[in-house]
Amino acid sequence: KESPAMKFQRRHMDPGGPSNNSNYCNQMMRRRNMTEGRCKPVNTFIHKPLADVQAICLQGNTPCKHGQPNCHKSSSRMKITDCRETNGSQYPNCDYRNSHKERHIIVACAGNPYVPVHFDASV
Ligand code: PAX
Repeated sequence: KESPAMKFQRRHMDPGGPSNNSNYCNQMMRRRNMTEGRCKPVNTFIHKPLADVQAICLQGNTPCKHGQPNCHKSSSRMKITDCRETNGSQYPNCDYRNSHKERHIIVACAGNPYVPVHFDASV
């Protein structure tokens, strides 16, 4: 079974990306199984090595959006792509807009080893 850590990697890690392609989000959201059953409305891909993202769990502790205590904010900005469903998107034809950014990211960490399991926000 897929662990919470593996699920985070499937949904949020793309260290080699983004490909210079206006279809990036449409392809990645489908390829990473976030368009099965429904279109996931918002999802962020992180373009940094896994070790750099795992290290965020040792960086500044900050409350999560919904009040849990296990969130951490990256000390540096990271290249990310936000994928947001378009107004015209209709399951099963999920359609996304790409938005490339460089921002601090906030992730929730859990487990032993203590690793990212949820993407909380970018700031
Ligand atoms: P998730 O389901 O929220 O969390 P995501 O990050 O890919 O998935 P399971 O067993 O799978 O249910 N977990 C936590 N969740 C939230 N907060 C804390 N502190 C926490 N600690 C542990 C994956 C698993 O992490 C567990 C949680 O119980 C899950 O376990 O975001 C909705 C989704 O949109 C993404 C992030 C979320 O997907 P929201 O706004 O409702 O929190 N998303 C959102 C994104 O990728 N980019 C964005 O900019 C935003 C705003």
